Amino acid sequence: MRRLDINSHRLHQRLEELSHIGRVPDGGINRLAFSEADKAGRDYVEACMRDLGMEVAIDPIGNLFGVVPGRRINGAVMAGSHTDTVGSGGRFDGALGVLAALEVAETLIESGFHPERPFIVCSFVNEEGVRFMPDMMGSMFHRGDLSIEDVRATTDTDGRSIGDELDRLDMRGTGDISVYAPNIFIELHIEQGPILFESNLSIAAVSAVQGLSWTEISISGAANHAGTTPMDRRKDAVRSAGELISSLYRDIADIPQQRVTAGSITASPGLINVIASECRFTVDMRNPDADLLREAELRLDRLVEKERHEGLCAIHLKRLARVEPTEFSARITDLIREAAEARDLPATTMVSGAGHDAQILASKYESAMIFVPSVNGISHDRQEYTEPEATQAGANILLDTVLGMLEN
Ligand code: HGY
Ligand code: MN
Ligand code: MN
Repeated sequence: MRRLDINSHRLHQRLEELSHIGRVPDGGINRLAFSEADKAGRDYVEACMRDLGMEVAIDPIGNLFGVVPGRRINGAVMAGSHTDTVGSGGRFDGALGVLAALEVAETLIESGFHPERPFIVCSFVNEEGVRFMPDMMGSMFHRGDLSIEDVRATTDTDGRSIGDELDRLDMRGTGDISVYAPNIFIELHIEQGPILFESNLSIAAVSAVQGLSWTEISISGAANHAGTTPMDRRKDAVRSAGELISSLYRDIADIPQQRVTAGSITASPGLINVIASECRFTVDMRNPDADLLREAELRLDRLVEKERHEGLCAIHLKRLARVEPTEFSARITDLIREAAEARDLPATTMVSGAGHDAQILASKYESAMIFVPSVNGISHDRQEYTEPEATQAGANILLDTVLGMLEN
């Protein structure tokens, strides 16, 4: 069969069209999971699938699947990602993986090639987890970690439940793709970091994803007057949080490869002349080594214990999410490298700093990831950008890798 290439104009047109769904005034994209914009983004992808004549399946929590039938019914190869975003995210995170997989499907259909195995395009819900935790919820549900009840009962900080949102937005379905018995999953994604961009490389075959641990710390003190209350008679929740956060950054600095981020912090009543009675903050910790990640969690627990004894506030710690470091399929990672070399694309192999749906699916399917560069390493921000040549290269490597497995 002559070498197939994706249609880059069509891919870029769809990336542009999807990027207008959920666009916010600062130019970023807000398609928070289970919101109107998220639903509109999913409807857009579903409509593209239906226009291609693909069989569409939507599962009970809104995961979306489009099927290109094979000569046999089972052993499907699956490719995709997510289309939900963070609060003011970029146009490539997740979207590239879904739309490139759709482009692979259309290239297959257009070529008249009828593969041995079915090919499934998928878009998982709530990969980001910033509104409803945990992250990678859609792929966790698909893997069987979460029940429908667990997912529907999950609430956001405003108390709205996923169940209510699914019903209100008519997002849930009864679709089921188990008859196709997928056993391979590949995700194309932007790197979201600086490595490829700074080393002028086009492609990375991702060998592993680092582990992730999300924790919420809630501190309760006592509100009082900022002027009249002596310093030694305060239960200042923000001061206690400040102590904890700065000692945490200091305390885990010696753990190799450790990353820690106190990304979200709220205080109440949040007034300039009132000592804060409540303070809540989150801690995102990552490490490619499972033991070191556990060490970092232990140090956080110890710091909380110490502050509980030495401080005057009540402190509550809640683990919100935890994903172990994950290795990908060496077989498929090699195929990705070979595909890049066959197209004379400078490639490397690397570990992912960001979490991805493939990290969850790797224990259910033989899985791997392909990265393309993020300009200046920026992501989760409106400045997120990947050059058209790079998205085209990534989609072609996805096509070649998928083709390499559809007949074996
Ligand atoms: O948080 C992450 O690593 C991913 O972007 N959800
Ligand atoms: Mn992503
Ligand atoms: Mn993301």
